Amino acid sequence: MLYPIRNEYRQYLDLSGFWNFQIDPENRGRSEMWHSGLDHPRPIAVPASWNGQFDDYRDFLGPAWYQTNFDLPWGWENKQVFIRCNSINYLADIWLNGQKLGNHEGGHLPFIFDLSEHIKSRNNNLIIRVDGQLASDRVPPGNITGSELDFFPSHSENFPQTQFDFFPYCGIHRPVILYIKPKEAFEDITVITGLEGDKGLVRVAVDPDHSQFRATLEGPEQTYTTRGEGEVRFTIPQPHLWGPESPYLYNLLVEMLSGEKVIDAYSLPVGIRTISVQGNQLLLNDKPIYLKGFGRHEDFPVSGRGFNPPVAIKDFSLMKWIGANSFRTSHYPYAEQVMSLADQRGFLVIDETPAVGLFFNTDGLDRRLALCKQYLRELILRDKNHPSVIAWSLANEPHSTRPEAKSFFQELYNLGVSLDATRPFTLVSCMGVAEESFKFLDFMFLNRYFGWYQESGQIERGSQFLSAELDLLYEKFQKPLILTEFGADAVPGQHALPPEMFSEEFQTVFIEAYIQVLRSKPYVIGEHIWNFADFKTSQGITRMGGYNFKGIFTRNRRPKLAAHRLRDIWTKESEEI
Ligand code: GCB
Repeated sequence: MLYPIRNEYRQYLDLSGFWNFQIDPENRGRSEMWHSGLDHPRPIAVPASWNGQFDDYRDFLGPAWYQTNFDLPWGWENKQVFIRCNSINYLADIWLNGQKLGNHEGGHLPFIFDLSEHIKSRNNNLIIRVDGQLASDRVPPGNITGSELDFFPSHSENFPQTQFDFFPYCGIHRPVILYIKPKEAFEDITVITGLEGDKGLVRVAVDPDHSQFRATLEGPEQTYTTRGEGEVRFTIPQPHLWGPESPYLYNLLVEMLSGEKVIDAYSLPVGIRTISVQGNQLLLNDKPIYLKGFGRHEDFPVSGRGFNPPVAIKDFSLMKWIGANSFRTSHYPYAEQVMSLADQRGFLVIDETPAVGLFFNTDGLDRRLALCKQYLRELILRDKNHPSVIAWSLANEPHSTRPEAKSFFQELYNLGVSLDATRPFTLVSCMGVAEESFKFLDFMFLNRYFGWYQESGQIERGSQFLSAELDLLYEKFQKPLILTEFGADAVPGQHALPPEMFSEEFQTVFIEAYIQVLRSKPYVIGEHIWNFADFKTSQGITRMGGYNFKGIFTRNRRPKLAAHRLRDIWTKESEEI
């Protein structure tokens, strides 16, 4: 799925700004035809969650209506006009000039509608209804009754009642973009890179696959050009490989040809690299790599889950400063701009679908599987060309207590491999040896909190439990493992000697102890701390002020004590931890 760009053949208009907004708590909007106009709107910023912008709507989850007007700044003879919504949480219904365009389910992936039939040159009226209610038949789920759950019933006490630990922010979270492209144009481009000895291979496939096209790959020393139909290949002697130390990006220009005439063009960055799991190792460009980094969230005061460009830049600077080389898009796909920054700054990304808090009671299971398949397709289609993406995560902490879980993930895995055979797939587990899907998944991701939720306050005992469990897991599945979550809440400014829970000292010592265990296991290929920064979540007795304080940085991105210690460990790489 190609991101809108501007060139001689394509144009776009970002509709970000102030829109009109009206909540619809009695769900009257449809019958009262709000899709033609709103009678009592207030201004709202787009993109951003509504919950952080209005104190009176903090816990309101929808439905709510957005409205804006726009003129089309270009003619569209011989062009197609589209609207692309990059992320609307959770259900979106869209109307243009009173005509329904369609709807989309799922909060974190882009969708597109063709406007060519409905657009006018002036005063177009765009209306979007957004519903972020929590329901047991949605993914991720919420408002689950006790009887539907076999596991983690404690979540049923939180408010809002999510089946996951982050605030269920709602709204238009990423830009809405209007764009045009030629009538005959590329629908999609797929770039796959490889290595053959010391040569780099770049395969470029286009859709529609009968298109005649020219591809130009521009490198530091040389530019390569070739023509073909549907697919072309480049062989690059002594390529500049993409990796964390040197994230070199070639520029690829793809031009659609009609005879000798160019009728469409698209350019995108290309990082030449390979990734694979072999034996106990993760290999980047055929060399073992160890992941150091974080699980994160898209979360910031006021803007909520809305895309916030300065915060994105700041987060990458802090991750560089601390010596991280990777992160996971826990627990949903992040903004496409974040993925591009990861390409540019050389971060290895575990790209996760929005399937968090899955449960496997047979009621509604088919619908949950269909949604997970839709999300996986949309995610791979969106992110397949990013060199930074090194693995796909199918889910976070599914409640895999029932046998149905294994066949569910087998189906998702098979679908994933059919869409992208170049990257490993797995899920993030909290079940340990009971996670039967590890039998067929490519490697293991595990979340653990011994010394925090269990063996509370006892770091040494907790790390012994961790050590024993890791060995058991490896013994059973014989696959390499990344500890995708470990950490402890530290309330900023809380200190204790000797270290005690919720103090900055406890968090620091906890993380050191875990890293020591991880580094002693040859089959462990990465450590991801939970979490990069403190984040907003539902209210509950373990979440002071409605926050999860496991951040290494505060929610305002200031370092806690553990940040300095981690920087020592990750940048100096001393043998002694
Ligand atoms: C987990 C979840 C994560 C939570 C974290 C915690 O296992 O994957 O979403 O925030 O634990 O802090 O409890």
